[in-house]
Amino acid sequence: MSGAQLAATDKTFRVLTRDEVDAFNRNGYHFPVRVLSTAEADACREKIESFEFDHGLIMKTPFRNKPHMVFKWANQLIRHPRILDTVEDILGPNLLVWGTSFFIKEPNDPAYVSWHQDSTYWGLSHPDIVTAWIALTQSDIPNGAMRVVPGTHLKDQLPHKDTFAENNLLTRGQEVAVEVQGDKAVDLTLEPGEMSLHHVRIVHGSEPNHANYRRLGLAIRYVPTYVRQTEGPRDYATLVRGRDDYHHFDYEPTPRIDLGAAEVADHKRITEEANKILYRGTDRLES
Ligand SMILES: O=C(O)CCC(=O)C(=O)O
Repeated sequence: MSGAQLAATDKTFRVLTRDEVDAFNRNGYHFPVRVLSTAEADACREKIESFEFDHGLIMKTPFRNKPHMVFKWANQLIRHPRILDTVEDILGPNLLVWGTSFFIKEPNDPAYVSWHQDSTYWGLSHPDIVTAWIALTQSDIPNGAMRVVPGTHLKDQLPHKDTFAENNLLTRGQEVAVEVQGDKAVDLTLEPGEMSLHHVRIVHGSEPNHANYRRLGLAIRYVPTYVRQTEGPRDYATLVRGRDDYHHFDYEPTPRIDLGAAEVADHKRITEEANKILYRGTDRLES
């Protein structure tokens, strides 16, 4: 038995089984994993709704992205031991959070997500990146649950075209420019407090919300510390587990209070830098 095989045999798993990790590597996704109780998920949702009562829909504010920099509850969520234990089973023990984004669809909302690979514009050096998509309401077929095309993460980077379509929730409204076998897609339906995991290269998207209830999810992007940004001088991330022997990213400050002046200023500075990477080659600085 080779050293690598021996290491794989000896590996202990924290949440997933060996078969589930093998299936993730083969299929590019895994779901569902319960990470919060329904009451805990409701408490997060209520925090968002309380913000929205004063400021309007969070999806229309800059805090749609990197909310973990301005809300203490979101910063605690990205460090949740159950999420980290699960992600560690796939990516190993040294983990950064590179980004967080809300994906929220209002009742009867035309908003959708076109077929895409996350890796397209992120500029990150390795495709060893996993998104934990945390459902804070139920996410089902009527309200437009996320859909993935199994095994497509094994393809290389596919060509995409930017559409900037009005109801597309992606930065550039980007979509895969080759045929997608949508009939093979799997619906990642989730209950509040459950999460799905998907690989950065898997082709995925979602339909509009045809239901009369909201769909509220938070996507957390986990990267191992050896990954680096290839498209900018520096990029920012938060170390959430293990050691960082590489220091490829500047660390984001942890919020001391919700929406404090310093927290909001740091969020603005860092998301503006991130947008230079995400919108490179276009004349836009935000969607
Ligand atoms: O929430 C959705 O429908 C899509 C989310 C997505 O594209 C992502 O998390 O990468």
